[in-house]
Amino acid sequence: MATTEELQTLVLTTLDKQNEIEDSVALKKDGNAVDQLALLGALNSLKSKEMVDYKAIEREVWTLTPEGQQCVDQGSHEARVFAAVPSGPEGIAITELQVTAKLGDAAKVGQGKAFKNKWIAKNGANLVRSVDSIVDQTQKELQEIQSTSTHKDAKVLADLKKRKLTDKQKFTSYKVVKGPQFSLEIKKEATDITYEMLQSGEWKNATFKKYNFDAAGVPPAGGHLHPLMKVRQEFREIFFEMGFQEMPTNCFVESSFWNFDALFQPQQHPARDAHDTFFIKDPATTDRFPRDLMEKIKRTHENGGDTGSIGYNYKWKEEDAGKLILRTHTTAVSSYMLYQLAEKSKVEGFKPAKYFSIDRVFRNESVDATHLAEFHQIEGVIADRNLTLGDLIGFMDVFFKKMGMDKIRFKPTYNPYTEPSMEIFSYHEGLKTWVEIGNSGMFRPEMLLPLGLPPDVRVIAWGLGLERPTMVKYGIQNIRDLLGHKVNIGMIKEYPICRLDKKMGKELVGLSQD
Ligand code: FB9
Repeated sequence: MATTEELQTLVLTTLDKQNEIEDSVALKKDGNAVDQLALLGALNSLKSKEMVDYKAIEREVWTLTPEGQQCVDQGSHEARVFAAVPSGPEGIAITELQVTAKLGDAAKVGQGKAFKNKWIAKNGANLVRSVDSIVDQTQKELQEIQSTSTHKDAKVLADLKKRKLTDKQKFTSYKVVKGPQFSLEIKKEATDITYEMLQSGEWKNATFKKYNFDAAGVPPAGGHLHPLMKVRQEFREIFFEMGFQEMPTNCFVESSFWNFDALFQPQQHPARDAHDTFFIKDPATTDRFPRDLMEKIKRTHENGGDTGSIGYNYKWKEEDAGKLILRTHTTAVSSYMLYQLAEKSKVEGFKPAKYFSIDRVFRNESVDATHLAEFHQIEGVIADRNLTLGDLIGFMDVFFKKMGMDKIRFKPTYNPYTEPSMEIFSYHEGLKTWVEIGNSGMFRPEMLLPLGLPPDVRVIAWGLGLERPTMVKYGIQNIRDLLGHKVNIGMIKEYPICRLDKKMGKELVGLSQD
């Protein structure tokens, strides 16, 4: 069979000669018809380079079954029975005809048809010829189907299909035209950018194969989800069953604007310097944030703007807001989602919203056995009119109970963007003490009002880490046994996915106190 490259060349040279291929069924390679399935592979490759375009031509064709092919090669069953009956009055004993190896199954099938055609007749226990010669009509009909993929007489087709000598099949061929990048030369496309290409500068002139986002992809033949991803899925199911919508947190690089300024976190806050935050070198800045929102946030930071606050009384700088960083919390996305909610409220009226996210965040902090420079933050946000701290406390009770922690309490704390704020603690059965499991609060008006939310809309939010519950679940003491290049995947016992509400709190036994 012709290779893909040979078929590509055949298509291109044919197009070059005749400008288009009306129907690829006519294509021949070394005198043989081209296999349309193999041709499709060649066409897809050329189409991905925009060298050709094609349209499928679907039709139904009649093909011979193996038995039908045998009738073409050796004659129909009935013709073979006639040939097996000797001419003359003796003929052949019926029993002998049935057993002759030459005929095989044809004997039974062919005998009936030969009688029906009045080619043979019975003479006592023998079969004798009734005519001197025959015309093998069945063979002729099959030969016509073989060469034309059909037959002019529908009844013939039906009869031969009934005798299982022919069958109807879908057949696809293609009408092919030149594409915008048509050429007789097939450019080699790179599929990856390599170190060598970057070093040599070859990448500047290379053409890259387009991603086929429609490719179904091959399902993984095996493997396991990483433990973090299993626990993440369990949290996702808790949020979904509580009516939360997942936030789009797939961009790790964030502007300081959404990560800090939109949260009313002042530009001189220590969390915003390089000791705590990873800054992006190239590109280092962006100005892609809404200008009117920026003006409101600028005024709110400097003097409280229209929020009733006195602000921070400093000169707010756009260039600080434009600095690109690795987001330090997923609350950067929460602020953006609340801005979208406010914008939508202006058109459709405010509707309460519940958002969540579970994704990676990055902190330029010292690392130790339980802390890395990144972790997965779990965050929940609820926006509704006139929410109170009591709503937050009540919701935390329900949420953490679903994780198997039914004894929680709260301790006032400070966050730059929430007031009041509370640390969340769960009672540790093993240590007989309370351990911190998360943080929460009500977003400040200095954050919500510039975003444009109606003044009676309050937003409660909370967060926790994904690593801690996962380490608890799998009995892991050092976070490097869970994340990073030293992980020994075989070490982590394979746990079936189970719901957090299977009293996971009981597994807090292994939890360190911090
Ligand atoms: O996850 C944490 N602790 C934890 C959670 C669950 C658990 O086991 C459960 C049985 C299932 C055990 C422990 N913490 C938060 C508390 C500490 O572990 C802390 O040392 C580490 N924290 C991370 C941040 O560290 C810099 C955990 C992470 C964290 C902290 C705060 C938030 C999110 C993650 C937040 C928030 C927030 C607040 C207000 C509004 C919006 C978001």
